[in-house]
Amino acid sequence: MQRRHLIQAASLAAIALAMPLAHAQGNTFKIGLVLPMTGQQATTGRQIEAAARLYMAQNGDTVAGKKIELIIKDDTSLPDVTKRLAQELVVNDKVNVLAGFGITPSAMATAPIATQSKTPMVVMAAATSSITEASPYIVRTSFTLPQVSVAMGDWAPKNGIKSVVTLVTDYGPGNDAEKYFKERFQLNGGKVVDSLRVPLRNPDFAPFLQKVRDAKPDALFVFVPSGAGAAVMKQFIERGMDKAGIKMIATGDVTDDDQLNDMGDGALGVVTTHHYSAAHPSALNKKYVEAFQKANKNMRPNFMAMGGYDGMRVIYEALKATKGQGGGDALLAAMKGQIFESPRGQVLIDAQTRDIVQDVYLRKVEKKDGQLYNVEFDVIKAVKDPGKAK
Ligand code: VNL
Repeated sequence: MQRRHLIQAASLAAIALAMPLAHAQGNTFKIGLVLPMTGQQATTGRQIEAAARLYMAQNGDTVAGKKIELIIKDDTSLPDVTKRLAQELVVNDKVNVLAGFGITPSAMATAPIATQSKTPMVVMAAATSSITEASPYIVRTSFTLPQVSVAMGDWAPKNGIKSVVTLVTDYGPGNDAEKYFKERFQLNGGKVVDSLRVPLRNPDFAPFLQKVRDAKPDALFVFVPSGAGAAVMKQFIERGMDKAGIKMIATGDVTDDDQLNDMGDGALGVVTTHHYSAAHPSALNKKYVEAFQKANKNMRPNFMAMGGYDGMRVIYEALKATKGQGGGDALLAAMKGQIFESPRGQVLIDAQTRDIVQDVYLRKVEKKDGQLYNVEFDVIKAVKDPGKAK
């Protein structure tokens, strides 16, 4: 135990020593992008990498006189690996910014590194409310589960859904989704019959869905992380839940644009709440989707790509605002309060919470030009993370 503490103390000291060097490294500006590029969350890494590269291709790789260097590391979505890689990026590579972070445990494990080294850490994917509170150097460009789940708690009871079973992945974002959906749904007079949680690693949905069938609620509310949606949808359809009169409602993580088109017509009509759809009908989004698909054949940008693209924007603009001269604190200050039109809609990086404020959409899976899309039919403007209000 003592030995471990000594090693930890030594590595933190190494981080502290590396700091002044980081600010004197000449003409490159390094972004350390830590992502799951292999393993269960690999699609998240692939989407974010593609979006970051697209942003750089569109906006150049020289900003405020600095050459931008993107260093991508594969953490295989194991938090210990994420932390080690982030530490190496800070100490050895002397990155100016850390970014990426596919899942909540990875972001949480890295937060102390950002704090100790005063390195801004842009969370592009992970979405548990409390992440931004884990370090004052964290800025988030993805979303939070409370942000999107509350909207469903309002929509469902107004649309004939009076009883629900919730089914979420058993970790940070799932617990947030369950809690915030449930609270709002019950406040609106809805009844939650049962709350089921499935493990993050290699989940088998079959036994849980059998329970739902037996409970016969009006609807099943689902959150699973990006990449797991197709499996839930497949099982839901195979077990004839819809025919048994049980609707699926979910956060948009389930009808993920990365997989939606392969889910089949059984997904038609599923209503979800989320902050990004590839079908968002703005001119800016149409241009973005077109450019993304031109650069990445057979790939549709999903909400993870959106977090990566806007994350790069936040970093680029902070570098511009500090005229290429800023250290971690100056860059962080220049990230706070950024307000801009994103392909997802208008967004703000709240200067107080460092979390993203954005529009949340009601969407329904529909067929457009022979392809399945999340088609937006209503919007709640400028939603702050409800998890911060408490
Ligand atoms: C998380 C949240 C990850 C939502 C996700 O996909 C997601 C997380 C990988 O915070 O771990 O869709």
